[in-house]
Amino acid sequence: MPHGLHSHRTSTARLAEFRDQRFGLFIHWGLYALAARHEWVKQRELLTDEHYQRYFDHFDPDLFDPEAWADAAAGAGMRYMVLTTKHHDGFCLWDSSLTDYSVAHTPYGKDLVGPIVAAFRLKGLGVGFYHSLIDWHHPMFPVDGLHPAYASGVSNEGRDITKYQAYLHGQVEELLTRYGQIDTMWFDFSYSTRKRNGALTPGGKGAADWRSEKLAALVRRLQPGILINDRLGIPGDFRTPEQFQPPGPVDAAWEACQTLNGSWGYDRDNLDWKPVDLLVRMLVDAVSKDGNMLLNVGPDGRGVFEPRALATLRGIGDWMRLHGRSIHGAGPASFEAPPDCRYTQKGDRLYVHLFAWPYKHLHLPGLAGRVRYAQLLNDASEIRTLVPDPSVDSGHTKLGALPEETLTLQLPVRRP
Ligand code: FUL
Repeated sequence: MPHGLHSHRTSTARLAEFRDQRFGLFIHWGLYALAARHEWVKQRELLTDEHYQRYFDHFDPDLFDPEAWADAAAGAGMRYMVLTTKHHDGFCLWDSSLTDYSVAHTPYGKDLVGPIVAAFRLKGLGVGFYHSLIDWHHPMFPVDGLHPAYASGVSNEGRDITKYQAYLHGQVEELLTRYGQIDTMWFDFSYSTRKRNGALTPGGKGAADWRSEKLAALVRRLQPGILINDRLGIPGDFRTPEQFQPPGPVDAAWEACQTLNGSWGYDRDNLDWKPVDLLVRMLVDAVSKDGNMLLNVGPDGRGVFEPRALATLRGIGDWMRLHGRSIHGAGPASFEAPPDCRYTQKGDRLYVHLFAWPYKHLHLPGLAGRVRYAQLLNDASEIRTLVPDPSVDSGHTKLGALPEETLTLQLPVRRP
């Protein structure tokens, strides 16, 4: 949608949409894709600007095909995406008027954000921008304990954070005025002092450093109804647990961001890939606690989702095609699920997700008398329900030992 045609949705409506979407794609893409060993490579290996420049000089993703990315996301049952417009290294994926440190000045030479946004919108997916508050390239960004230049003792003399603030706000304004309606602004991140080699390093950055109140007001003025995450050092519209699943209910909207293999940026030699069934359980677990899952792919230096990532997305898609209705538009149930089980609910439908397959019977406390009909979701086959009868001993289980309100499902012996 061109700028100026924004629908004037409210943040309440947008939040409801966010909760219905449930599953999104995170895309971490930048110069670090060429190093191919984690998006923090510059800081982890204390690479100098001169060294890091080689990735800029060779950034030329000749196989970039955003429609293929959007197809992969839609095929996995994802309903939105969040793209790194700039990560901590400061490299910009769009042709910013405020810096030459962007894709427009690499051999590739043109904007990437526009085509990506267009491809995802065409598939009907929502669009969000990740934007790093941290910037290891900007000359005015203070060198603190997290900065790659910290170890080499670079001084902060002449670094004026107010100049960086103007740059940060200016870039956000570019992003939110050039690409039509944006659904989410995902800032990253505020921090206190950090440990390195066991010692506390100076630094820490938060709301005062980003001028967060002003920045959030700018974002909301430019994009009414947009959601802002919780990493500006002020409360946001949703929480962002990173690489963990909250153990219980959360008293706010939330989205767990998760990797396929522990790295956000393309990481060639990583063998630590999560299997499809684990990722599906993580998604189910999130929805059962009223959360979303934002699952990341790091495209490689030629602009491609590597085969392992595509295979994983296809595997999730196979599950989602049969079970998506227990995810999209679904949320927590008002009953407590038995162990190794998660409930999701949509309207009067309760979805029972079994993380371990029982042999023959499944006992659902509190549900007796409330269920009219039960079926497997994958093939619509009937599941028989048993009314507890204290006098009946059904083989392995003494039903008489169960609480009175328990509903018992008789399951197929083999997992479908
Ligand atoms: C973190 C960043 O430092 C990681 O590189 C990644 O972007 C993750 C989603 O957020 O805080």
